[in-house]
Amino acid sequence: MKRIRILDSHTGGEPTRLVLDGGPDLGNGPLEERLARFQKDFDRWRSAIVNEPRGSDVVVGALLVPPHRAGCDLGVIFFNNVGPLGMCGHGTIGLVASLAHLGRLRAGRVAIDTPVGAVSAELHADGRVSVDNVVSYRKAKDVAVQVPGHGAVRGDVAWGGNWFFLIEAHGLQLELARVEPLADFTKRARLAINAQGFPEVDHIELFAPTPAGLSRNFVLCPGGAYDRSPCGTGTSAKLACLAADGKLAEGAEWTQESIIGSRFTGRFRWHDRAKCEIAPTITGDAHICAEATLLLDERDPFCWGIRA
Ligand code: PYC
Repeated sequence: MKRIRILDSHTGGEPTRLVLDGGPDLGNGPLEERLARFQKDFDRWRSAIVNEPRGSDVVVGALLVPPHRAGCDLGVIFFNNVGPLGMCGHGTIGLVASLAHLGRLRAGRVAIDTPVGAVSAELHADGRVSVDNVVSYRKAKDVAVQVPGHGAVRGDVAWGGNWFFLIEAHGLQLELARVEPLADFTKRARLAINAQGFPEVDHIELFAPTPAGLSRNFVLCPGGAYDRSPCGTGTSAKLACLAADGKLAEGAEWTQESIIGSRFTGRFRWHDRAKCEIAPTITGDAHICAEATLLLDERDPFCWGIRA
């Protein structure tokens, strides 16, 4: 029987499952190499930790690993129901809140190594967490795609630690009661943008104003689930587009609401103004849900999770 000690939290409704002990040993070296090893040799561990019957399509796993980049205090590899994630904003907030819950972190800064670069997080005295995410930028503006069954839509392709296609004009209502048609539309939009020369895009992000004049989003994740949180990497990609369009000033606050009404605040400073690259900061909070040990019994036919 294998035993994996975990700590579950949620950030704005989106779960993070932090693996504390008993996970796969990925060895040493740069995190991008360890991520490749995780994918090649330990994919069944990923599935066992986040997929049913122990998890669900929504759970994001966070494997705590020793850092490689100089100056980092710890390393993390995020993963979901279908594979690894480059970075994860809600997951980083969950990670920091979880380590604080365990007494391993106090209020202040922590530098975190990830497969797509170093990020830094600040645990505030009131429990909120601010994440200084990787440099974010817009790759392509106003790309037109034909979405079967819907028609033409236009959007921007941007990097915020993961790749996003961001669509504002879609004519759909962003309401929790409508997540099925929203997921259906965004899956078709993803196929369309991938076929249009952007195969790297695995997250689709729709926007609409709330009655109070804030921005609400719906984010389709790579494995088909929608993000319950406002998506930290998606908010970073949004900030990159707003900055490039001159619609948000450096240092000004942006509130991003999720489809379930949870909120992150974001702001940016220029990393390289000439190249329109920004350094985004995302702030939110997380709550601890469970301390548990996963049991992996090889006699169980679904020991390694239910995989498509
Ligand atoms: O918060 O960056 C995020 C995220 C990515 C996928 C789910 N959440």
